Amino acid sequence: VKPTSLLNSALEPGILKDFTPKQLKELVGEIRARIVNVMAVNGGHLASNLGNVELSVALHHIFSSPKDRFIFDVSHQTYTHKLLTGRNTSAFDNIRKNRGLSGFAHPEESPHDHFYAGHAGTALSLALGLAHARDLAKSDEHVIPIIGDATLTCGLTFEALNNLPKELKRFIVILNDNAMSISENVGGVTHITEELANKPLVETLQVETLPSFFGDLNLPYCGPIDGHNLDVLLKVLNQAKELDHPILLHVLTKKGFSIPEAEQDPITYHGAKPFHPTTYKFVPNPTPKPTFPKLFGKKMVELAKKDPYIVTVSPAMLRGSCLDELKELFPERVFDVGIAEGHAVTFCGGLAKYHGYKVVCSIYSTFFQRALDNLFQDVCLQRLPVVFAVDRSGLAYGDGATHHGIYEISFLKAMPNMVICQPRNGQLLSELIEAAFSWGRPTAIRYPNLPTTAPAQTLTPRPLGKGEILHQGSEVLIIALGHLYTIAEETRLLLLEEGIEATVVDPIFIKPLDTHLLNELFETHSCIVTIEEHALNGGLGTEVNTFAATHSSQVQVLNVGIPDTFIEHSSQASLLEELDLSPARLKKKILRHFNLQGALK
Ligand SMILES: Cc1ncc(C[n+]2csc(CCOP(=O)(O)OP(=O)(O)O)c2C)c(N)n1
Repeated sequence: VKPTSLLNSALEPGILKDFTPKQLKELVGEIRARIVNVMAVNGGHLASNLGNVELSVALHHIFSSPKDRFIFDVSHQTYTHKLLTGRNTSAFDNIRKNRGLSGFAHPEESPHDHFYAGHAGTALSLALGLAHARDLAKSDEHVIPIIGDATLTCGLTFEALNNLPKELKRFIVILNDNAMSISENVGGVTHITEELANKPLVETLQVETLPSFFGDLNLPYCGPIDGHNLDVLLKVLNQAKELDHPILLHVLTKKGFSIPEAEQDPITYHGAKPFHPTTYKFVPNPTPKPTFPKLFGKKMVELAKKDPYIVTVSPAMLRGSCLDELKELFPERVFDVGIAEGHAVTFCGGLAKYHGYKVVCSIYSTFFQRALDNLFQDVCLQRLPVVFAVDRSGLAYGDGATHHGIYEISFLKAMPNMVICQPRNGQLLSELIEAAFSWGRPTAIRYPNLPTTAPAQTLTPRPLGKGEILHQGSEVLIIALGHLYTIAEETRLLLLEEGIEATVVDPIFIKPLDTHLLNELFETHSCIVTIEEHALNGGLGTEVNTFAATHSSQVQVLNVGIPDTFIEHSSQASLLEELDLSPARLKKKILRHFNLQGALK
């Protein structure tokens, strides 16, 4: 028997229905091997995907997707589901890469994926909406939201639970409980699931009738169920299918199941880097350079050591935001509030109101979107000087459309008083963090998860709203946001080959924009180029255009950034190329746009 024979024959879920339990178990092993082999090369969400193989196989065996609808929360754990729904192809080999599958649910990939997902806590609300529409349409399919234990730290999940009618039929909530978020799960709700998980395992459907946390919310409970026992899963799901009321099945799984290294360190293997397929050791990075998030984490340790008033808040992203060391050294001054961005921001408002505390909210750009109103009312309107370290700003190459951090300038700049800045390197990151506390205004410091240079020992104090000329030329002015100054520099050199001497400016601040500097430069330059890893709608370019419209001299502005469309996952190089953000493409675009071709040799 070839090692992948069953998996190869299980291309569609219909075929899976005829598999015997023995074959299903064999299939589970094949799927794990397939996931490990691909993740070893590409990296990806290894631990969560190894944890739910039995569960996903059982769901596909018992139910009929896509008629019955599986709604995965976050959907980073859909690899088995993908393999069982016609996607065990070369596109799976290239998952998260150019022309490969998405690492998340993706409706354009397959009718078995009903929603795009990537931001946590949406599955219950989406599933409830579907189930209500199904009932209005008098249809009879099952709706099955599959949520992680960390989903229960999202307010959105509770809003959905609060709306669950007790007579809702064919609604099976699968709580895939591996006791972990990315880091350890946090908060009071964790104690509820822990307590339930410690009860004796059930091996058949037993609907709890005693008052219970979920039962009181109209969601009868069954569990805990061993999520790696396929026979039990098949039995319980089969029985749950026949119920005439909603049910929550509490399924216990282990992150990284079957690989001891991943089981022991599920945090590192959550979003795993490429690793050796048999030793599971990570492939060493040949040229390790510090990244913006790493330098941020280091800076926070340095500041917290000096200043007992520094407090930091993270919504469930301590590891990704490089705050583990800070948390270890100053546990009482670092708050992981769970997957609760709205609460994180409002909570920061509370912390900052208490006289003297310097509050840093470390938050991914894409998840900051959740907290817009909290930012407006509970921080900005209160005139509280919270510093937002906006991580993963820019394109989230492998993660794709759900994760790009390319919208936050547009909503942040609508807030009166807000400061928005972006450092081009580690030195500036350090200087901006230090300076931000002196400005006394809510401040967003945005940076990508990219390598950069470490700061030197001496730091320059950074005045609010001051940009910097990095290279003085004439005629063409390139205003480059943050790390893109390297692209601007390389483009400048390419333009020089054509006899064009461009000026390169780092605005540092998007709000307040350095209008004084721009005023001067607009007098001596007629071709203005803005480049940014942000949506063109509402980004740096828009700010510069608004300024240019009020300026007396005749300048033409070319904005280069992300167009008004959703951007799929791909490699950094190919995305930058497509967006004309590679030096060669940018040079061509500049020459064409300003009709400078005459300058070509
Ligand atoms: C709104 C939002 N905030 C943060 C994240 C980052 N994130 C991705 S997966 C994850 C943990 C998910 O844990 P759980 O739902 O229990 O699933 P598991 O990976 O443990 O299977 C987090 C915090 C996110 N996807 N969405």
